[in-house]
Amino acid sequence: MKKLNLDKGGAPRQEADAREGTITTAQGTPISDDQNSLTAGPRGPVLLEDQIMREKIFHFDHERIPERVVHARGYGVHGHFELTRAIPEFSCADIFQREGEKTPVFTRFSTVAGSKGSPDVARDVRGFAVKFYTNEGNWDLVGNNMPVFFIQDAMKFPDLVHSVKPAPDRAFPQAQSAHDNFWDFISLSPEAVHMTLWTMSDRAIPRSLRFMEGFGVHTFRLVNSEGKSHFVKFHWKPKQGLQSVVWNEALKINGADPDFHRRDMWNAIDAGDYPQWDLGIQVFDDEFADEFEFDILDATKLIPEEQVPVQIIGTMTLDNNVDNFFAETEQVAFCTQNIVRGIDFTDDPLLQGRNFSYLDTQTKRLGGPNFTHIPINAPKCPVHHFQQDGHMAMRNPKGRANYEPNSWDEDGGPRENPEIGFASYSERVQGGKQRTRSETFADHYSQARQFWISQTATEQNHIAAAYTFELSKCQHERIRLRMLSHLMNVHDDLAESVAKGLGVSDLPDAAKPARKPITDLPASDALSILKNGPESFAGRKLGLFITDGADAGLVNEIEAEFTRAGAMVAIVAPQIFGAKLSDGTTKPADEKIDGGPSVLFDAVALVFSEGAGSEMANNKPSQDFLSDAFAHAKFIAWTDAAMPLIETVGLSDKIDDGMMKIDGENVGDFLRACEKLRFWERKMF
Ligand code: HDE
Repeated sequence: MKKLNLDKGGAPRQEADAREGTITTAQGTPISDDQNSLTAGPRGPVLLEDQIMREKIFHFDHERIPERVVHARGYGVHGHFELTRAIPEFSCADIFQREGEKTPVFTRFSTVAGSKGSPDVARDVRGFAVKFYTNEGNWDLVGNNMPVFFIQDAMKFPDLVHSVKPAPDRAFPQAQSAHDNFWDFISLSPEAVHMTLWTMSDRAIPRSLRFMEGFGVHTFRLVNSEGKSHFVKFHWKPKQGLQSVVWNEALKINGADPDFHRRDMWNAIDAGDYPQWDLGIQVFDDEFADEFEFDILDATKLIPEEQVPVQIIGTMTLDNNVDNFFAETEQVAFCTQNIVRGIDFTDDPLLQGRNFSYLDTQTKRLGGPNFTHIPINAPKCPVHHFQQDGHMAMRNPKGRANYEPNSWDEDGGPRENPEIGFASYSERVQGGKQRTRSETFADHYSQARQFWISQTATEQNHIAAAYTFELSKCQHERIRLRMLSHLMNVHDDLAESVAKGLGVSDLPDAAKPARKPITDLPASDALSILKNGPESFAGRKLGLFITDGADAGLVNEIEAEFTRAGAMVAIVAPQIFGAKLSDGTTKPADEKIDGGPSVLFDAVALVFSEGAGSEMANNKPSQDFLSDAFAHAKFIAWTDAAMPLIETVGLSDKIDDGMMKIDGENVGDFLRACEKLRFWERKMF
């Protein structure tokens, strides 16, 4: 019998040997039959003795770990960060010193409220957490896709989260904020009003994880080698541009493809279309902090880019899907406390609370203090310390020294190094112990108003419609009215539009502000999505709906032109086998029409053959395909043969500039039109 090849620690090496490919138990014993339990006779009872069946079921029973209490549904990908501008003047962090140097990263995007299995396009904040494996230790920038937060003090976080999660008695609703508990809490916490402008905006329903910004939210510090500190806010700017879907579309996407965002990310990376974000910093000093209208320690406020420009210092490229979702995406443990020399915290009370929470939650979630030994969490730089033992200890030091100071000389293990060691910024602090909220945090409406006036009319309509939708799901009138009383402090147009949508004819009195809002803050274009679109169709997806006999030249030209522009083309057809085109070739379909509704695409083209239009006109999924594309302000190309379908869904007298009749001559024009992404002039939502 072949001798087992053992490591010093006793574990069998995973080397190719005679057993390669043979299924074994967790103990390494080859298994001869993995289909049948050990029974007494062919129809007799299963024997307790069956160690193979027992081990298999036992392990299965323990497969789940607790899901994250928030941000349970997430999707992680690998990549790298490349520094394009060294900033030693601001920070001595190793990662910021050498232009062109690449640092590996792991980035996990998430929704906040829903469980692990909830749909991707819920109206929600998106987590945007990046783990940088730097030469001087892991730096976790655990941000969101919105630059502000609901609350100012970590003390309120459990209440916020309880209010948005399913109610404890009925266990619904799942993954949504459209319910009484949430709006009850929010309307009693005016500090949250600004953030709700963001969550009611289309930022909360991104088209793709690739098309959204990221923000570190809190003010952090950058500290240079002379110990000088600057304040900093971190930004991620997608090179792909910003894009969201509309709410009616989101509702339908969640039915058609609950995995819409993760599938999109996986497919883009799989196809080599790697998403990229620039890392930007807003750097400012104490003087600016003192002059700024708001407190820089207040996480419900942002600093407009017009006041402190965002300086780009590097680019993150995500280019590698995980090998194993559980090992990487589930087990990754982000901790805001993970910072490196040259970066430091501020006294933002939300950040300070987070620094406790993340370490605590990872210990619970991953079962002990050794989660840093799991490969996805392990630093890629050397690690030396005297921490030892505990559940699942994988990296066990050798030798006798497990304490310091010791006098074991070269066998004595690692030592402190003041030259390169982390040192906290020596901020001067004083004050009596107290539980209080600084008055400088008290203006809850001014930036909400600034956000509102910075939006295009289309975006304002979407925000007002979202408040109306959500508050219409509140069964208690007093909650709806209380929320309206806050919106009146934001902007009359917003309050009136929501009141109208709710059917409230007498507006309530405005809520009494804790501090008089500033009403003349200027608009900030950076806050709008539509003002920051990509003006390109690259990375977007065309749904090309074809039937048997469709013009092969046209179908192939559309596909080629869009692909050349960096877009994806999905072929939709009545049968998954595909369509036989006019030249006799078969174009295989990516989706059968029933499973490929237009909500999954950014623009659509209907290339039918003579007669097919009438057939499609009688088919409900085809009707929905077109009428939804129209309602969601998408660009639509069509051939003459599609007219019966256009007539059936009542659009023949509504044909507008966003609906282009297509032939071999104008495919390029259609592509250029699609670069605007949506034909908002249609004003459907
Ligand atoms: Fe989190 N948050 N959070 N959070 N958060 C968690 O940690 C918490 C806050 C954010 O992809 C938890 O690993 C407190 C702000 C992201 O794995 C937990 C407070 C921002 C992720 C936790 C906040 C975030 C989390 C749950 C108020 C944006 C997902 C599971 C003081 C700047 C990370 C976990 C991932 C996850 C606590 C507020 C972002 C419980 C106490 C503000 C992106 O530790």
